[in-house]
Amino acid sequence: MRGAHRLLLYAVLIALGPAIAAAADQASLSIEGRVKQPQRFDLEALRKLPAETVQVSFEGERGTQNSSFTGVRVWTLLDKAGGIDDSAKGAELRHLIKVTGRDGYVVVLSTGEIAPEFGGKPALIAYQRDGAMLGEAGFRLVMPGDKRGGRNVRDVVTIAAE
Ligand SMILES: Nc1nc2c(c(=O)[nH]1)N[C@H]1C(S)=C(S)[C@@H](COP(=O)(O)O)O[C@H]1N2
Ligand SMILES: [Mo]
Repeated sequence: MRGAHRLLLYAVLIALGPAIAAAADQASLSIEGRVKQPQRFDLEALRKLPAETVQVSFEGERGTQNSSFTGVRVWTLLDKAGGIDDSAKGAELRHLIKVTGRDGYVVVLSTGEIAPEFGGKPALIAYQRDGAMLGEAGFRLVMPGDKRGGRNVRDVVTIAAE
């Protein structure tokens, strides 16, 4: 490569660097499907919502992990998206919540399991682990009380109500 071309390439990389870094940092997840107002949440939006910290211990391929996670309840996010779009009796008890990771990994919850007046499980979308922001690792579903880590979906990109 000629000197001038090389310089131009460096200039472009230097100019784009911060944008590329910012994009990687800008994880966002969408609440979609059968909700009244489908919505996207980025870190800034999540941090404005009521936060909870849970202590969990789960088994996975890397052995037992003990961590504290901070984030927002899945129920709160559904609520911010206008709630489940269904006026039938027992609407809170008849829908699926499909949580999908960037790699396509899927876990399904039920509304009755997380509805505060029913199962009330504090399923969280965490943005912080052991005091450190998850950052590029994205948001993580955390299911307190589960023995194994299978439902703790990493890098959640969509939460879809069906
Ligand atoms: N997106 C995504 N999340 C995932 C998985 C996966 O393959 N993809 N594996 C699950 C399984 S089976 C376990 S045991 C835990 C492992 O958690 P760790 O990655 O913190 O060790 O992540 C869960 N979350
Ligand atoms: Mo696992």
